[in-house]
Amino acid sequence: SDRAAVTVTWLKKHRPIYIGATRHPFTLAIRDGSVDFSSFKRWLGQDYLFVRAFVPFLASVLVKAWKETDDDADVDVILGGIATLNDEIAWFKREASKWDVSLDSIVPQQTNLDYCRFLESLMSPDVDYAQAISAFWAIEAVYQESFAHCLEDDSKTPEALKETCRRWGNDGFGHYCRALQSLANQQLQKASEEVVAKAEVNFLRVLELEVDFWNMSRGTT
Ligand code: HMH
Repeated sequence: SDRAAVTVTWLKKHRPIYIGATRHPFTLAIRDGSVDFSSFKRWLGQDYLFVRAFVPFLASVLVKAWKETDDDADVDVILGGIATLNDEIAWFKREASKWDVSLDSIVPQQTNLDYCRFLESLMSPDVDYAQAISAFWAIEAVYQESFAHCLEDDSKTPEALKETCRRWGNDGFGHYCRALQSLANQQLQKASEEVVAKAEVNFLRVLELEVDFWNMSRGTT
């Protein structure tokens, strides 16, 4: 059977769930300008903690790529992602001080802990590269699609939030996500049915966690 683009199949099959994560009420409120800045600040603080946990996850994906692939392309793309994260952490610190969010005193909410635990489960050496790279792609793709939508011509995103939207919504990040998708497809194409099935479950778990993560901005959980 033609499994040239497994991720494309998933996106079609699970379209409503994917839309739920990439057209969430929180990012739609950014896009239409109705967002409550206290929600934004809650998201900012929680996402800083998430991104800190994302660093060792990316490092683990890098190790898997280095062990399980022959050419340098995979390692190069992932290394670029790690370099971006370094920048991103510095950006979070600047952005937080701009919004009077004290990053030292943020308490991780349950959803954030659940997401970080999920990342940790993927760091295990028993999880193969195909699974890790496809989850990695999905995590980045949700942010890319969500924030790119906030930058479209007809959006009313407040000026103060545009820089945040550009961080994940810019064309360079879009290109990076397509590179990750292509690496994921390459691995999934040659993976066993069992590994592909596991990766699909992970994909759905990522979408569910992303929705829960956006939900945290409401501050009622
Ligand atoms: C929750 N998902 C979450 N935070 C992020 N910063 C990204 C994805 C993209 O890196």
